[in-house]
Amino acid sequence: MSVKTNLEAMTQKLYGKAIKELSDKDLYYAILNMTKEMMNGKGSIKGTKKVYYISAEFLIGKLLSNNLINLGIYEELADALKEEGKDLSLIEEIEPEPSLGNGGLGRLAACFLDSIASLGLPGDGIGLNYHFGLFKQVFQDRQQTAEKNDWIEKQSWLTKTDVSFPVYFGDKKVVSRLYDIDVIGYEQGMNKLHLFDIETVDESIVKEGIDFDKEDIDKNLTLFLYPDDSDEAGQQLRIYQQYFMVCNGAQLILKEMKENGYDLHKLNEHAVIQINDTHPTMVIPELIRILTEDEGFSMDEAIEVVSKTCAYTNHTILAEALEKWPVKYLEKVVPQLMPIIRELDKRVAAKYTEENVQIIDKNDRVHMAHIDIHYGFSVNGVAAIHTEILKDTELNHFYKIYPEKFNNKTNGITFRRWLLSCNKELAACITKTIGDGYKKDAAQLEKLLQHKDDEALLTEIKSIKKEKKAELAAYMKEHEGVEINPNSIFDIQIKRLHEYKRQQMNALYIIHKYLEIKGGKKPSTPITFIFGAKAAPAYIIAQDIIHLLLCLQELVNNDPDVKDYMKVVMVENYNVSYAERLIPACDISEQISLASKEASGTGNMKFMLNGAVTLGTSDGANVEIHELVGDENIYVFGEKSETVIAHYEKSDYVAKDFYKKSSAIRKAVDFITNKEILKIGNQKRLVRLQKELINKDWFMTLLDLEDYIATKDKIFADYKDEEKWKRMMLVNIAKAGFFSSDRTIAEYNRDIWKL
Ligand code: 26Q
Repeated sequence: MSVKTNLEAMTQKLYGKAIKELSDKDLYYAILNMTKEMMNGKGSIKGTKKVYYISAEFLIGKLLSNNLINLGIYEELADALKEEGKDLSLIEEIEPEPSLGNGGLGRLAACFLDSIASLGLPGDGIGLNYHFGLFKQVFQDRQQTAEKNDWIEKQSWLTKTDVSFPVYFGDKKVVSRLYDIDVIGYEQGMNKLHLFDIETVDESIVKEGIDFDKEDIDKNLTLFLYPDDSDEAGQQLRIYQQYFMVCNGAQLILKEMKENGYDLHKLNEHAVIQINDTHPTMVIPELIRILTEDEGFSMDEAIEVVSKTCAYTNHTILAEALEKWPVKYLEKVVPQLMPIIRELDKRVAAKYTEENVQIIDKNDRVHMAHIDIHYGFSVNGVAAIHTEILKDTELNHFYKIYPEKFNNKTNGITFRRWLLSCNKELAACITKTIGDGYKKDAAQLEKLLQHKDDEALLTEIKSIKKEKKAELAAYMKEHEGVEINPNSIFDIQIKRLHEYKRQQMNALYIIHKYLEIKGGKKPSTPITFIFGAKAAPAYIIAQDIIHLLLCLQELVNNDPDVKDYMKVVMVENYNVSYAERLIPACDISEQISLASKEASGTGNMKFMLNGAVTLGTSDGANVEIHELVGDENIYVFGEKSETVIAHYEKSDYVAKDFYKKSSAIRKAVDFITNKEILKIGNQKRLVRLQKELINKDWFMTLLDLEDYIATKDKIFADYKDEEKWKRMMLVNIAKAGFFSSDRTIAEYNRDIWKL
């Protein structure tokens, strides 16, 4: 049956109308239902061993386009709709975006689910069905405000199941309900994303913005993604959520094992649990608890089999992001786990005396990562340099005990979303040139290198970039109200706002350039600086940086001496859908974290795949991009990670010395509180940020600023050399194959999961 016949049948069934007669909105629901049915028809992926990817975040983004592509019916449906005068891309707009993650870690989980299914591996995601995803960012008076971000509609990708489990907390019992989202592989069968919820959640308890009563667990348990953890109630709610997730996950896994008739003593032969950062760590003591209390296991047996089943991925070396829960909180929320955690702690203490490998420290805090490392069989970092830093520095004391557990799995991205779906023009151009083998075997992108002197191809790639830039400019005009020149250089930094990612360094460059233009030194090609970033509501300096960027936007874009040479735009509510428009349109990809701090980064990979050139530090996966494309196709600057780590060890970085030494740095930093900016902005925020940069600058912005300015000037100058630029674009695309999450998942499977 053709897709069109299928859809006609669905529109008749739902509305008693033909495609032509329906609004885009009604058509969206018809297509949603048709797609769900077709996915179901594919059947589930089977095997005798299965991976459970357990994660507090799955930043899946909109699903329609991807599901249609993976079903292999996108083109056919788009054509059928066109015949009826309908535009599929407008219909796609109607889908609300599920923002069930903060950033990289959550998006990685979503890419992994796509690749697990696309490789035909049995593997499900386990997480939480947050009713409100990451807050919606709204700018008011050039500052970020947060609003609730709902996404669940009556008809959605969620399917309510009849699975339900009891979950006991210290002070109450709740009953869960499982919702599933089907995950269809590319030309493959289906896995599931299992999202647990409770029926008593009450969306009406949300007050102003994203404030709500944090004590009322029945009403708020799955209401929000990562509630504010700045106060005690917020932190405890996080523990409630984490335990709710793992307790349901453990029950689901054991239920599936039993249904398959597997002996739980051989759990590790049929299941592997990948723990995404420490957020799901309690699954370890919870499984041990269930096996000993309900399944007749001895403590030794339970610990042994659980340890052979669980594997841990670390995503950060930032101390503040490593979870350490006070025993007091755990005693209150999950008292039943504390005897198990104490037993695990006792066994560690009996074997190892060093304080820094203990599970419960002297201040009575439980180090979640330490549970994972002692009682899991694998510990992996997410990029080569990150894993080396874990082994040599951050987790060196563990590496000495368990060298065999440590391994690297450099992150990846799904090419279905980040090329085939978001840049159909480029995908078509690549297919025309090298065939479509790269869609299943990304390494084949390297075949493009054989065409590196093919002028027609190079020109086509450049003109696709131009088309995507024009599309973005039109979209931004509508959504941000800012007019940008599609022929300018698009320099883009999109990622969570964090000091270590150094958006403030980019801001200082913008000030530097602004002052140069005011002084009469005009760039030969106009430049558009684009930002997208949300800041945690409790993170004050991050809010100040957003404020500075919005003030600069106002100042620069309205200055008649400057606005034809540069523009600044910070897009509102940056999310996955916005990323899908920004990335194909990018010329320069800003990856400027302080070396050693960005575990991997994955935006860097998405940009490269879409033909942007990286301007970056030797950090995270930038290092591997550099190795792949070679010196001549990337712009690397800044101090190396060893130098940075040594500065931290010796505490010898003094921002003020850099401020005093360089007049360019001084002028840029001083300008933050210039009277022109103070006319626009909030004095308290700007002064605080300036003081922070001069007196503290924990993430060493000023250390790299001069090199950044010089390297950025060079990349802008090189942009004029069209032949050189086109070749750089091609090489970046051709070498991006390594960063397919299909490769990453194949490695997880080969080294860890062994499905
Ligand atoms: C911890 C404690 C209390 C409250 C919140 C948290 C918390 C929440 C989110 C800690 C960490 C996160 C998210 C981390 C994250 O996204 N890390 C990124 O992971 C990517 C995928 O591996 C990497 O590419 C990025 O480099 C890394 O920053």
